[in-house]
Amino acid sequence: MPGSPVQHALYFSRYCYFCQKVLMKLRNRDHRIALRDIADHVHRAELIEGGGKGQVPCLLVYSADQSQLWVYESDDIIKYMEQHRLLA
Ligand SMILES: N[C@@H](CCC(=O)N[C@@H](CS)C(=O)NCC(=O)O)C(=O)O
Repeated sequence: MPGSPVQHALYFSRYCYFCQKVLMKLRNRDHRIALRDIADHVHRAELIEGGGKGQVPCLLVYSADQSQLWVYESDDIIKYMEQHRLLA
């Protein structure tokens, strides 16, 4: 739904192989995952503060009750996206 709040955000670096693995899954697909490059220091700070470490890729999931889930590990992120049908 256009204009609805972000529910998922992927923190990534352009130079990271593991991030490319996840980004390849999103390429040419309809998805509503916000992409947050940690080259932007604001995004990097969010990742470290919220997730606890600066490792990328990391998928942030905003739940309806305002809690946040930070999913690290490229394989776990891909599994999460598939299981929760985030890829159209
Ligand atoms: N096993 C992890 C490896 C991720 C990884 O090694 N990421 C590197 C960049 S390619 C990283 O963020 N290193 C910095 C850190 O761990 O703080 C995955 O599959 O996602």
